Amino acid sequence: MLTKLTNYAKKPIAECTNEEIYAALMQLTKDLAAKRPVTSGNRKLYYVSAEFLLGKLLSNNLINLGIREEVSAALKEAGKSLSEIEECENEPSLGNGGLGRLAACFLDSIATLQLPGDGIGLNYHFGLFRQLFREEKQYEVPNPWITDDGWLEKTDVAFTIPFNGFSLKSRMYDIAVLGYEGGANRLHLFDVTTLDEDLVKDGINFDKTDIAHNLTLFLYPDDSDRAGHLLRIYQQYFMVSNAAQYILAQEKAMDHTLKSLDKHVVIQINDTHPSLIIPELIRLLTAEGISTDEAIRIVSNTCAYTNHTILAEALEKWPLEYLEEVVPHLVPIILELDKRVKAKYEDEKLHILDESGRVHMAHMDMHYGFSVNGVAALHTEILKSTELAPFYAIYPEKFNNKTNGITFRRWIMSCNPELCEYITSLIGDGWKKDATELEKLLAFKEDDEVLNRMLAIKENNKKALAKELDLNPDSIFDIQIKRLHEYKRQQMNALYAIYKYFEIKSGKLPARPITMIFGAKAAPAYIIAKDIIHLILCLSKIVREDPEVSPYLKIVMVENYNVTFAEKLIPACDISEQISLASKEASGTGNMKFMLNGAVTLGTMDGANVEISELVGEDNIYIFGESSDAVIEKYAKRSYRSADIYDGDPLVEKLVDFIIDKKMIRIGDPICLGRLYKDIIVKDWFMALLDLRAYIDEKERAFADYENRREWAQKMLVNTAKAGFFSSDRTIAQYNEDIWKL
Ligand code: 26Q
Repeated sequence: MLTKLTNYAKKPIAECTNEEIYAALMQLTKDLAAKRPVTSGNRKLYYVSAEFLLGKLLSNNLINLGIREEVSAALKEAGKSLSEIEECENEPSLGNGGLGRLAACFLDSIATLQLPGDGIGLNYHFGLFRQLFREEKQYEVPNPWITDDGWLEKTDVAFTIPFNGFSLKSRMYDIAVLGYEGGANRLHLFDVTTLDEDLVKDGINFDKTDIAHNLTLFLYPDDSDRAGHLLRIYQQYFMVSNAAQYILAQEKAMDHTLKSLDKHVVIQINDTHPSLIIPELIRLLTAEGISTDEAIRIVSNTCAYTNHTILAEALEKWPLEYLEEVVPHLVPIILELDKRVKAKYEDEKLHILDESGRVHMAHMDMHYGFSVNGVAALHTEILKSTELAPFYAIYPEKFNNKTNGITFRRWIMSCNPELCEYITSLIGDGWKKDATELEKLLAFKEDDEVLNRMLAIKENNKKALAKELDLNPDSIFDIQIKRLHEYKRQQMNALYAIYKYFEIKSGKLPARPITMIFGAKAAPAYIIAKDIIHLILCLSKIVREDPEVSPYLKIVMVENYNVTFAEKLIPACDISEQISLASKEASGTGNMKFMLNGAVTLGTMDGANVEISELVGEDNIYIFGESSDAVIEKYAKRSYRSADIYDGDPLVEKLVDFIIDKKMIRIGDPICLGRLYKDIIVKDWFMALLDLRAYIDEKERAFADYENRREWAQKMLVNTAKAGFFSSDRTIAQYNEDIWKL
């Protein structure tokens, strides 16, 4: 291997810079990838998604090519470290959170199972945004990731995308997707040929109306105004028109008649962001001479929809007027689809176009797709019984659950090599292909040597993180990393921090120091989310600067949390915070990554936490808070009043009041803190105060249990052992079995 690498680098490895070795490894990977036969079959999947949160690719590709160990050893021989070389790689920032990361895990598993399936999305040059903290606040700047010699390969595929009175030229770029000892697929990212990166001024601001020059600058540009909304529709249509044209071109190239599209193609619509692909395909098929009836039938048998949310505000509804402005040629088709629905069903809840002139994208997906799935058992049940109940009533056969999963290649093999090796030494390496074999670890539950080794590995991972973030490795690492959203209740965790601060101030010292770690980006226009970041950063500073408190409590909010950061945080975690308001978190996938790496969940009965708790049993998880049924009832009856809890519980009052305490105002922004304070008392739409008491109690119980190191190690072991169900290989096998039938 060393000789091979030397040939690629064209000089001795020991004399190379890390950048030169990185370039050599990338070329080697690309050459090996090119030798893999492209996965083929009679029916092909296209996974269309506005986000693919890939993370760095080198390490994963080396694993999936089966050469990482060999490469790592060869580099070591030359005095080089693979993990330092990996630092050279930019992380593509083509996603925001769970939905985008899920798409990336799915691509890995689809290729691993050797299923023919490509991803289709957009090539955002500046990705989401890079998060900066200044004066305890979030600022956004562009996050450029594309380099001349990166993973992205320019293709000669190009289309013309029609808009209202003008059209744009597109170009397809590809990233190879290698399966673990398996197949090879592609991720197709479309771009405009006219993009102008210089349009961006002053942070992430740019002329939102200059579509030809701005279309693929950012993912989710600020959508607080009309121009922002229109830009989102421009992006979505650009994505799906390219997808549809590409798919039809591929079918023609294979001499398939378009009338049998549904026999050869299945399109998975990842949330409603790609939903316009339905009218677009109908438009293109009818342009080929297929009748409207026939085109609708074909498209309905080709498209399947995944729902990732029950938050009403996240279900896209576009004013028809916006669609008329951006894609007038789709409007008659959407109206025809709606007319057919209205002819059959009087119930307005089923209509695509509502009385206020808004087009419900999810409704179009459910009427004109053949499958609707939620992403965890509880989520799918809630969809059926509440939000989508009218659709479940008419299409029960379309509804199915596909509990999310994660790729174990990235989320243990790559990020936690020591644990991975140790597991293999105990149970062999069958678990790498069949994750349920991890259950064999249960045989070691009473084995002190194994338990001690589990603790030692965790300690090593904590030490590595501690070095990077300047933490006390002997403290408990309590971690909450996910998009910033009120329903995820980072604010409730912050209120716990205030609780602990007061405890320490009053002399009640914790048995062991506590490190609370947060990582989250707030959407640029989401004011309260930014206020919550401000709260956490202010608390962090107060605690850091207080010599009475700082030896026992540390609050860290990592800047620009991303996939690369997650890969360092997760293996080092003791307690995994999954504290969403029950019923609101569709699934969560961080929860799965943490359990796999031996962290114990502290969470509500929400999303996939429910399935985690069933698998590990109540001794190996910390559950608190009101049930999803109780929460749904509170919304239905509008009976929740946060002020009642605030007024009725002096402790809650004391914690919430600290948000606007003199100490906070002195270092923070009174407008932000005052707004958040007021919001919690008068609104608290996601009920942070509802479970605060129960949360504090359960967290204290977890911290106390942590001191019994043997029992804690058993909990860690059970969590890892039971994580096999959450392999995305299982999820994808189920998608294929029930929906795709590739
Ligand atoms: C919608 C309209 C306008 C602007 C933005 C959006 C928008 C953007 C991003 C709506 C939703 C998203 C992202 C959603 C997301 O990441 N959902 C997560 O999906 C995961 C994978 O299924 C689940 O595990 C998480 O529970 C869910 O929150």
